[in-house]
Amino acid sequence: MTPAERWVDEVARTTRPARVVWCDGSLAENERLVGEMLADGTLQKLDPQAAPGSYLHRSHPSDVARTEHLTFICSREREDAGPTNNWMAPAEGKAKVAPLFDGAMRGRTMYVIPYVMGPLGSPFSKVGIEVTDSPYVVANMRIMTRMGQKALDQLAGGSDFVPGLHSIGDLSPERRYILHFPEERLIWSVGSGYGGNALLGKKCFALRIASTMARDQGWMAEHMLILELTLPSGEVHYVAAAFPSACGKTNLAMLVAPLEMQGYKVRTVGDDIAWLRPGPDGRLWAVNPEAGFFGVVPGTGPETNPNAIETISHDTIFTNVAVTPGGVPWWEGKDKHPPADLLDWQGKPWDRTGKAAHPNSRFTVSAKQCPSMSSRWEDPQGVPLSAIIFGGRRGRVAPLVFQAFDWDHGVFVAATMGSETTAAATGKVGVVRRDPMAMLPFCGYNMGDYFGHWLRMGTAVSKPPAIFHVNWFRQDAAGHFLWPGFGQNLRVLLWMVERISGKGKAVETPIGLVPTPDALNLEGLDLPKATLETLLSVNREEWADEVPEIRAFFERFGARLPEAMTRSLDGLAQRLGVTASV
Ligand code: O2Y
Ligand code: MN
Repeated sequence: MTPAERWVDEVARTTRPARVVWCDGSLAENERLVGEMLADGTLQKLDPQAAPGSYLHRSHPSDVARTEHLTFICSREREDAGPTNNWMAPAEGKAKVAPLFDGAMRGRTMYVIPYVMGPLGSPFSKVGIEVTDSPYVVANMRIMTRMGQKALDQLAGGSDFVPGLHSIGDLSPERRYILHFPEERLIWSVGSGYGGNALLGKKCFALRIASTMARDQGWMAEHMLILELTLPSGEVHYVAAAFPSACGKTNLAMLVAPLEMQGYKVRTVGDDIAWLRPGPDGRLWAVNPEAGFFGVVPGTGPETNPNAIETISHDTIFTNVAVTPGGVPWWEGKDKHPPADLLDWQGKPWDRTGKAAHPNSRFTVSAKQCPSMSSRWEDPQGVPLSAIIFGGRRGRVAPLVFQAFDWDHGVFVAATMGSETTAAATGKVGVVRRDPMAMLPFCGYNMGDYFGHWLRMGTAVSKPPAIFHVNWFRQDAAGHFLWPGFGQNLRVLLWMVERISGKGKAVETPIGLVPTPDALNLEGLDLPKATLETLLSVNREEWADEVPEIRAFFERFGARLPEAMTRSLDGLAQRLGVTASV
């Protein structure tokens, strides 16, 4: 028996399925599974004209999103999970959750999904094996990863794989746990069949477990899109960007240049996760470990993201969107005219008051269907990064864009980035939730150590990417967005590229280097001068107010906070003319 067979056998002895199926990833296998899911109502076939080859899945109404409060890092020491993660001791986690797996697959099929994260044969890539009792998970993993025989071939009978045990259990939130054992490189997930909780290759492996592997092995697992930007001269740049969940990473990765800037071309390498490692040339190289997109559907429309619309026009699994009785999928933002007789995401007649599609409804689709994929998206060596962008959703305070002074300052900027809460989320408007590197829900270890790892990685590359911060969401006093966003964000990318090549003009401010008003190419864009001034303004008082908030955030990490971070905060305070010590 191989190590994989041994582990699967052990799992089957606990979960006691009626049968065990090793998935080969073939089309025939997928067709058989889809047939079974159509028969038992797990999937509904969509209109073959409007959505050829596509299906609708409705998840349990209590199981519609990742559940951060039920997600745990089970490191031996609480300190190693850090103050931003839920923690359980490994023995406690196993004692609590093992009974939920006991006989959980009785009478059901247990699917074994071998999969590769990263391009096949790439030095970046890693093997996982997910065991699940959900055929919906199998169908999604087939799209999101390189799944089946090719993964077993890469594993070659060895033990270098991340095991992930998943059962939908009884779908009760009371018995839902997503546990990560970073020292064992093991994942246990029970009680959810949805997205990040159940497709274990994505957030659980490619971010939480991979971030601990990356720390130990000298690379980085990050919550980042990767895009390719080609200038009219033919010069090509690769840029990675980290934004908190639902801040438009997929839209930026698939950006379409505005009409007046047709000489510029953006191509997609990835939309959510990037694995980075130092290359022999002293640059940082990146791959997208995923093979598909699991994107938020609402808000995806011909104006906001035409490439995504084309991508999902066929052979797509939709989860929790609305649908006409004839099987035409619909969601808020698809167009301005919801069809008559729409059924909402729960299959009930839509009364036109609430949302028709669930706000976290998703499409699962192969990257191969995306018209904007870069020819290098599966390059086994990855792509070399010119820049890394961080960003949050700030109605005020943060300017449209600024550049960090150097790598260490960039790490500080990334570690302190945040988004303002909306009334819907908390009842309090404008409270900043710090989300370092957009990794708050995804870092598998103490974030103080994670900042240290980032700082070390800066010394592991002689030509580190330039670091920028953007804020597409700045508003005026009446709450209107000041920047048009979407395709117009290209103008900001171009300033970054100019900075990298030493040409872009900038003014030094206490927070970093901000474009001079004439440095951005605004040709063809009707942006009032006063609006541009506000977009680029750095208000000292507002930034001074950030200092004690950042200090309080840093204090949570105690002795695990690298000194360089304190120095950066002191530097900011000094430049702002306020005092700060942590
Ligand atoms: O709610 C879920 O399970 C999906 S979360 C997700 C999916 C795709 C990409 N990013 C995210 C995220 O939360 O960052
Ligand atoms: Mn994400």
